[in-house]
Amino acid sequence: MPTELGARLRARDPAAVAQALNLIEDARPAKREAASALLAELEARGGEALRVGVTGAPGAGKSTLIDALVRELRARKKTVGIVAVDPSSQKSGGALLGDRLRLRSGAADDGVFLRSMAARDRLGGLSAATRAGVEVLASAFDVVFVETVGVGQSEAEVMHLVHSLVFVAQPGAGDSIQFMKAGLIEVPDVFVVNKSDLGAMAERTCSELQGGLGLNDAGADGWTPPVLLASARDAKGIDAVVDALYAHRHHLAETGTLRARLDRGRLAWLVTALRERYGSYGVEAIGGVEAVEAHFATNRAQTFPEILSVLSNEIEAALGTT
Ligand SMILES: Nc1nc2c(ncn2[C@@H]2O[C@H](COP(=O)(O)OP(=O)(O)OP(=O)(O)O)[C@@H](O)[C@H]2O)c(=O)[nH]1
Ligand SMILES: [Mg+2]
Repeated sequence: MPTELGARLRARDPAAVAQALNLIEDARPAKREAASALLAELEARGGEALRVGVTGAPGAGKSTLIDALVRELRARKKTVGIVAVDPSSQKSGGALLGDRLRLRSGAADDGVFLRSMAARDRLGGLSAATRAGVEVLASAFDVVFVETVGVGQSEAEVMHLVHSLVFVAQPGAGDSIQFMKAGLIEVPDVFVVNKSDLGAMAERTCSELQGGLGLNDAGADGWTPPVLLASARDAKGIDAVVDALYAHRHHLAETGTLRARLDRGRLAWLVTALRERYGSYGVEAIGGVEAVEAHFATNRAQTFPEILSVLSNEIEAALGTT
């Protein structure tokens, strides 16, 4: 049953976006129920938004790049929601990187909405609330960006929230490339070597990326990750980044892998949510990640919160808490 809040979200009422985000972060039991109902509805309707993860080393220029991308997208009449995952903060709202971005993009524009969310779980991973936040914004905006600082684990996690992962490379920094070569972090869909205004060093980093990762060969999914030079500061090369994002989304839709990718993300979300509630021990009690995956695969018609509630009951029964 559609909720009033869900309808207002789809109508892109800015007050509804803030209200929905507050609801999903509210820990009170009565609010948890309303939040689940809302997420069930958003999940069932499945927003058409383009979801983009932006990752990279601290200071690479992720926030500045998102800011430039927002301007380009606004010029193309697209609305944009942004989730900035703040790894240093335990509570959400008003985090530094968010505020810096808001200052530049102009708070008066109803077509842009930014929310900082804490990476709340104890291991420093993306919390279920972050995932839910992306779901909310994806129901109300054309494009959703998720900014995370690249520290290995967060790349893999954000990959499961989005359609496309952008890696912002710092000219002269080779560490991440070494990690990718070693298979320690996922290979992104689009590379942006930022700060092209620095000249030769940026160009060298571009060719190192292309050569070092063998990016000239398409991967198993038939997509060749482009390596683009840009200056977020000077707004150079930004239109090409936007084009690459839409091209990647188009590729996923054409090859039918869009669905599989989001399914992987939903599975990751389920496991995260269950671990937040019951710990890894609770998830193990019903057979671990494989059991969650099996349930997910055989109950495709169930909405996400429905699956969550069925598995929660199973875990509680297994742990003898009911
Ligand atoms: N020269 C130059 N500097 C840039 C460019 N883009 C960003 N910067 C600068 O790089 C610094 C870091 O930029 P941010 O956008 O905050 O980087 P970030 O990756 O979001 O940083 P964290 O969120 O702290 O990890 C700032 O001083 C920016 O002004 C660029 O294209 N050229
Ligand atoms: Mg930033």
